[in-house]
Amino acid sequence: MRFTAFYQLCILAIFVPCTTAEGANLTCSPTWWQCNNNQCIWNANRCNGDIDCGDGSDEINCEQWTCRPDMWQCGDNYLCIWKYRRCDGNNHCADGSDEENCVSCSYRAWKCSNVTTCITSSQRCDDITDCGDGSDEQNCA
Ligand SMILES: [Ca+2]
Ligand SMILES: [Ca+2]
Ligand SMILES: [Ca+2]
Repeated sequence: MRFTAFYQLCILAIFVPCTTAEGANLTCSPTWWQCNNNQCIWNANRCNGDIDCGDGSDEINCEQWTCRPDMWQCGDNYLCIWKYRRCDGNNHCADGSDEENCVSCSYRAWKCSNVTTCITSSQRCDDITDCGDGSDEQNCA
């Protein structure tokens, strides 16, 4: 029961600032940021690397991120996503760029970490860089 009450409190805390202002010209209260779709999000969630606006506008026109090596940078919004989320069939970038230029390699081929190139298994660990990102020469025994 206590959990339910807490849950309702959270719902109120999240939605009250969004629903008190009505109409086309609604503005978010000072600690909130207004998405392009008029949704209000916490200021802290603007440019934090996660999509909080339904339209992803909170991660557009952000100062450019330098993504960590294990992350991949979306095309137009500078968002960093985990590399394994690239070409996994679900959009994680606001512009969907993580699902573009994906290749499916035949069962005998090896997919480079940049997921845009397939190489033959004999090209793996042959001391010649065949993947643009050099991943075919990494983690070689
Ligand atoms: Ca965000
Ligand atoms: Ca994805
Ligand atoms: Ca190679």
